[in-house]
Amino acid sequence: MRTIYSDDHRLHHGAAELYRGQLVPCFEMPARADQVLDRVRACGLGDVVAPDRFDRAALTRVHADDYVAFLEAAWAEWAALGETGDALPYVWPAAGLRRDVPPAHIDGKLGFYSIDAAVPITAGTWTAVRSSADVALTGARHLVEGADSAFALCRPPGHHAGARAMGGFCYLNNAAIAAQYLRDHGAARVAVLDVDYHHGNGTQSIFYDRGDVFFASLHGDPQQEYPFFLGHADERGAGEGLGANRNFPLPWGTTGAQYLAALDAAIADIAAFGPDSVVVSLGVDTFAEDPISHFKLFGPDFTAIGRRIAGLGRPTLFVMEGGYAVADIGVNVAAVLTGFAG
Ligand code: SP5
Ligand code: ZN
Repeated sequence: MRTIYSDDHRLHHGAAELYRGQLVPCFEMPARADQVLDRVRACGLGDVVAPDRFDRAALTRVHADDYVAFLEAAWAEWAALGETGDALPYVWPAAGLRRDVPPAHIDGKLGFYSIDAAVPITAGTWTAVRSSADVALTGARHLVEGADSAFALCRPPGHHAGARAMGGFCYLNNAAIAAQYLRDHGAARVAVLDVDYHHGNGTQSIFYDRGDVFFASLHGDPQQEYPFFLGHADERGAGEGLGANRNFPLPWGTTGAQYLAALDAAIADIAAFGPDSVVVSLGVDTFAEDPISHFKLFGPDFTAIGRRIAGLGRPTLFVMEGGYAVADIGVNVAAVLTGFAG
């Protein structure tokens, strides 16, 4: 299996995120991707290649044009205020406030186009974000050209980003952009399987009313876990997408055996949908020692996840999402990929 990777991810290194009333160092850091790359090389998975450059139009297939324009210009607008530290949002158009008038000031835009404050924008963020999407698109292109699998080593991650909102360390939704690319290049039906610890709210919302892209997610129950406001079991899709969305909220303390039982159900749903290709939002923050998560998965469980996904027998693109136990992230990702490759 080929891995697609760009050093540009290092240009995005936020200083701090708001966590329980304090600014704490960002959990999402460059060392994560470095660890994964090291393990991919060490385990002999396959070649590591640089991404191709794709047109902006590939991004606006799933993201609103005004949102992409906001991301492109945000740092320059922030720096024009004389600021040198990271841009962070601090006010949001929640219930009772207007969502129909995008603000002109960068402070307003940051809140208008975000769901939370875990999305620092630095001088290098847009370059890193754009390259991360190129990494995913290049992986999708490999599938279109006939590869049976590819690993897009994306950073920053993407699955919390919606059509018009960043959040949860995510800016562009790499998995959704790749799924749409596959749809636009020959795949009539695509399934996205999200095994990150957190619900893939952005991906779900992007495809919620569509019947051509199936979304299944296993995650911490939103009753007790971020992102709190999406990811319940009764969200089954809308309109033409009714039946093409499936959530498996799981409680804190979920073990490997419990997780794999839910994964079997998700995979059965995907098999019944009959996708031409599969995109996996691959987070390993389900690991027992992850510092921000509460599942109890260990190494062999990650191998089993990969093996079960291989059982679908479809061309599969793995897209890197979360995982914050930095010393173990590479081993756990490599376990999924080698489990898949058999
Ligand atoms: C891509 C991805 O995995 N994004 C995750 C964003 C999670 N942001 C919220 C973090 C909340 C941390 N709660 C921690 C409890 C630990 N003691
Ligand atoms: Zn996550």
